[in-house]
Amino acid sequence: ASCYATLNNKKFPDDFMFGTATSSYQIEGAWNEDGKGENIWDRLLHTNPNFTVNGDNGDITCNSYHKYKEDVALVKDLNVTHYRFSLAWARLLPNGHVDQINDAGVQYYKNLIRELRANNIEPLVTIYHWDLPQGLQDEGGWTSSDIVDRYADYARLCFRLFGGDVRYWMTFNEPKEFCWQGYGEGTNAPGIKAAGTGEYLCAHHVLKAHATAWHIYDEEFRSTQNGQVGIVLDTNWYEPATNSTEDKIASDTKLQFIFGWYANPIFRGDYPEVMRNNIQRRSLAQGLTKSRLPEFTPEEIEYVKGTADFLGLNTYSSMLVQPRKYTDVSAMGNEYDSEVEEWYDDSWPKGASPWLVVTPWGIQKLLRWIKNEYNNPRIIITENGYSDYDGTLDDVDRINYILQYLSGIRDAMDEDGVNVFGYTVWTLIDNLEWVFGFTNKFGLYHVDFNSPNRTRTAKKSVGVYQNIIRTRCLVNNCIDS
Ligand code: PNW
Repeated sequence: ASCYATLNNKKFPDDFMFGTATSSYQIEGAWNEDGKGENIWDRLLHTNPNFTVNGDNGDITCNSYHKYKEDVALVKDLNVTHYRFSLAWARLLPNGHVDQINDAGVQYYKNLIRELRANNIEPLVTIYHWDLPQGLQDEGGWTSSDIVDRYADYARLCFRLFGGDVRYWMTFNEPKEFCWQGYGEGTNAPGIKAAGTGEYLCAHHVLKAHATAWHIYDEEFRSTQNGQVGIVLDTNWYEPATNSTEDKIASDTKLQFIFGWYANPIFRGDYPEVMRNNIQRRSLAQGLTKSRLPEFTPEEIEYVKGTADFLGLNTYSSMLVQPRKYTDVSAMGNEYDSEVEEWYDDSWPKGASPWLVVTPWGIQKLLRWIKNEYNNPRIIITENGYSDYDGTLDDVDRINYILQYLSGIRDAMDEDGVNVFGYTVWTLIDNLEWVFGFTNKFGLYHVDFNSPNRTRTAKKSVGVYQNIIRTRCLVNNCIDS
């Protein structure tokens, strides 16, 4: 309890948006019902059950496709003002193309949005959270340039179908994760191993697709729908291992390779210089005739620049960094190109997820870095949260995590003037945590995966979060801000 003494004691602004988040594949289930098409996660986990712990998959998971009203009631009960969820591309467009629309899928999301609105909850809609229609993967997926137009068609359809009731759109969730894990190291769907090229090609097409969707919204929908379009990027804070200049440069370089990779083209124009330089140099040293990092034309640089009305930030952990000591020039992959090595300090408390450490001191440093690097963008923390193994209802570790990270965010707003306008807990209900299946539990509500009803039960964190939102305060008595 001693940590409570250090929590920020200033009220959050009255218009600060508190929410919670989910994604389609992780909660919906009903994988082949009512005309939904197969996606890359359905295919991967059906053909390769060993991909996940215990062979878990999203066939049924929380059954939210059938239980959305109950989920919205939980969101309402939580006291939050907004709910972030994602649209399943293959539920709307079974083969990925707009020439065949699945009406039942359209109706599902209309119902969900109507239910949220009826309860005064603002929907925050992610257009793509990792579940590409398998048909589009068969056409080359995110490493084929065709995907840019397919995504643009899909995004336009989403704006047209749902945009009357949606003020906040997010084009992509964490492209760094799905490009690197999906097309680089191969540990997420579609499981392709092409480190050093695949992740860069994927990212290049994601950036063009994002920009195209933003321009479509800007030109065709903004004046009538009055919404905002952003993107959700994820990163750790990378703490220099020592005070040395080399380690500080390594920290900046790593942030550029993980976060600037996407943020720089959108908020400043083009890939970060250190990425262009390192990848070019290493590519030539590998005997290639040109860089493995694709190039934007000057027109493309201008087209992508300025295409975010806000920045969604997912952040959970910090790592230590220093320059990589043994740089084998043949080693392929984003982490080798950065020439930085990263690790977790053994003393940092851990969650169940192997990448989750409790380092609330990192979030203020990260927010400050982003503010300075990108000219003070409007930021919403679209994900932050804590995993355990047992899904205990007495989830004090989750409570402490959320309180301390919120305190760091409030410090960044207060001391550094970072423009944070909202915070979204990952996640509403325990769900399919990708390759970790049902063994890593992030939910504010427990889900009983052994009962056909998938019964939801509030954890202790629900009461704490309700109270934070009611008082706009992390301690017993806040001072006005
Ligand atoms: C995010 N990392 O993924 C995703 O957006 C969610 O779908 C997911 O359930 C949640 O965070 C918890 O994992 C991440 O290695 C996966 O740092 C890995 C990392 C970060 C985020």
